[in-house]
Amino acid sequence: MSEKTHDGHTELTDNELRVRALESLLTERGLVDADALNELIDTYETKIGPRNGFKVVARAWTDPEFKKRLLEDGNAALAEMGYEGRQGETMVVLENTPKIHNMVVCTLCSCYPWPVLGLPPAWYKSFPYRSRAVIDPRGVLKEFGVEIGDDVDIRVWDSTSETRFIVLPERPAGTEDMTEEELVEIVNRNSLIGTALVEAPSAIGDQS
Ligand SMILES: [Co+2]
Repeated sequence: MSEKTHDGHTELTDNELRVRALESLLTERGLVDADALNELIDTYETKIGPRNGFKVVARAWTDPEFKKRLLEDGNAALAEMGYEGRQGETMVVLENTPKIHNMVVCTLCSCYPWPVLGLPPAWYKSFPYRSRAVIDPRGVLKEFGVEIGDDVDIRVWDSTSETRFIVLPERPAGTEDMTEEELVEIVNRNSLIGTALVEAPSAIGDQS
C-alpha cells in the first residue's frame, strides 16, 4: 500500500518497507499483537505531541523553581508533569540565553525526546539536516529563517538513544503580561529543537 506524494515520489522508504514487512511477519507468527502495536503508534502520532513541550516551556518561563529543577534534572522535572517513558530515558534541557543558542541534531539517526515532542519531523531525520547542522549551523538556521547574531555562541548537541536534548527557548520580550496558559499557545515545536525562536504574538502575523 504505497501512497504517492504531491511530487510523485513513493511515500514509503526502503526502511519503512522493511518495518512493514517485519511487522507483518511478527504479527503472523503471533509474536506481536497488531492491536497493541497500532495503539502504541497512535499514541505517539496523535496523543503525545509537541504540545507537551509547549507546556513545559510555558511553565519554565513562569515558574523559576520549576525551571531550576528542569535544567538540573530534566527527567525528574518532566516526570512531575507526567512526561516520561519510551524514547525519553535521559532528557537534558538546554537553556537559550541572549549569548547562547542551542540547536539539537541526531547525526546518526533520529533520536528525539518522544515524551515531550512526539515523533520527529521529516526534516529532522533527513540527511542534509543531520550532516549540515554540525558543519554549518548558522547556514542551516538561516534556511529556517532564523538569524542569530555574530555575538551569540551557537552550540550544537548530538542526540543519542541514551541522551536526548530539548531546547528551552528564550521568552520573547513583550510577553510579560501573559499567563502560563497564554504562553503555551505561542511556543512552536522547532523552538524546542533550536531551529526557531519564539515570537511575541504582536510579532506573529505582523503585516507591516
Ligand atoms: Co539517533
